Amino acid sequence: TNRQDERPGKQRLLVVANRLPVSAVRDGVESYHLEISVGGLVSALLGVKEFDTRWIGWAGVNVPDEVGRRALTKALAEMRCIPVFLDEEIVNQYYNGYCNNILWPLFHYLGLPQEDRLATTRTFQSQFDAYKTANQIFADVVNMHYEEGDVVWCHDYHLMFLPKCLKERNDKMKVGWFLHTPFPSSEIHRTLPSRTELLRSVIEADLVGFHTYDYARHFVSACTRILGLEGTPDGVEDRGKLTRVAAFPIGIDSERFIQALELPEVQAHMKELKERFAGRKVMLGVDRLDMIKGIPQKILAFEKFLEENSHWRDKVVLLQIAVPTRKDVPEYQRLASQVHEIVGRINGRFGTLTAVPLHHLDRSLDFHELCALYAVTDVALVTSLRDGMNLVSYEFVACQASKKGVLILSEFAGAAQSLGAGAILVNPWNITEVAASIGYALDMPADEREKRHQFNFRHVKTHTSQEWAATFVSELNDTIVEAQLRTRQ
Ligand code: ADQ
Repeated sequence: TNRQDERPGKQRLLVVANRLPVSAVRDGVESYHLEISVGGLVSALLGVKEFDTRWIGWAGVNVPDEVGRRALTKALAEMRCIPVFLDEEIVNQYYNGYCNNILWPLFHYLGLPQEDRLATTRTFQSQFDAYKTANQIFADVVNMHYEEGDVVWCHDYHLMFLPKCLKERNDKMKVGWFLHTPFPSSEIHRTLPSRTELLRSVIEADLVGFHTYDYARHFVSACTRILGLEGTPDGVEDRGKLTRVAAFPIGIDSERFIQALELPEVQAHMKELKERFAGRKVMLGVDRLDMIKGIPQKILAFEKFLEENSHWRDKVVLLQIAVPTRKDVPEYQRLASQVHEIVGRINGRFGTLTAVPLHHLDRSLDFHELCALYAVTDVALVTSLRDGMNLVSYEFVACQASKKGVLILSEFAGAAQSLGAGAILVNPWNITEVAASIGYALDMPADEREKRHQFNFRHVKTHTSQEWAATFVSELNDTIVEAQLRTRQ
């Protein structure tokens, strides 16, 4: 097989995620143009050198014809990616419907659809059916490429039904599942109509991982309360079979950020920004435009701060970068116009003819621009209402070696458990508290900033994405697959 040809001696790791780490754009009947998306997960897995890694996922495009599918499969193979093809109707029901309209808000404590989202409650069953169908399609592709001895690592809330589908096809397969969002309190999970089926499937995995100990505990409680199973210090037990459940906090590829700051183009961006905002303190927010990120709450707190601290009005600027996502969902459109309205009001109230206190950009920044922004920032504001981890807070800390700026961080982001000692923790719903924290951060003496920064910088430098992936995979490898035990006995 090509296994021996390509990476002799290395164990194969099949990473299964909804999206592949590349985006495909069709530029001819038989040709595709591929763009790599360098995200946390990609760099994390690039760092796991002891495995021969393949990716399995949806390429993000609808390819109805066989010729196109063959061409895309071939193009992706060079990047060790294997596509899963989903037709438009499935994508709509599974991805836009069940994943983004039901599971995403529920896992972030925003509840199940209400009012105009109520229409989706009626189509709930058909969306869940599409979710299961999509997961079966993923399982078929995994099964087709699986070789004995491979380790299979499934990612996120899109693929909760996958562990069961995989074990049904091959009970000797070693399967891990990791959730990138929070896992909510069992009382929240209980409201989900498909609560039992999803939990039953996830516990088919050999190892189940979360960002924090709290999420792991919520998951174990859900299994004990909803499924009536036994929780143990190691995980969940079902008739003598143990599913290991543990916390594996993700990190970033910190060296990539630290080294980028030395590049001439990043230095040039920094110089430009420093000149542009000379004489003012720079505050920064970087988020995907999503309900969970608490953007309206953040800028309302900034407004309150300006209201109460007139001496700061022309001495501080907040740069809020918010890339729009899920643009065709009405709730996201409403959020965008709500944010624009508040931004307009604040700039109208506190701006002058030559300067405004709040710059709001709804676009993505390239890596170099982003690093430069992080580096010139005095105070970063991460006020998620809920967030699995939040990597922006890590990226900011990584870029602050010389400035030693302050991180204001929501206590409801997973990162609060790792960067809590260095950051100023806030309840993002409490606008008075956030406004006061902004004042505290802007006035913070250098020695306190230094101390807080050092604490967080050490953490970000040592708890990298590479280490995260390596730890998960090695623990998965150490789990014992029941079926293999049975055959050995
Ligand atoms: P996200 O919700 O996407 O991830 P986050 O962890 O902050 O949240 O990662 C966002 C990434 O996108 C960062 O790497 C950031 O640099 C980048 N980004 C955001 N806005 C950008 C912009 N305008 N321009 C360029 N880049 C931008 C989900 C969970 C998180 C969890 C991660 C990883 O919701 O809680 O931390 O997965 O598990």
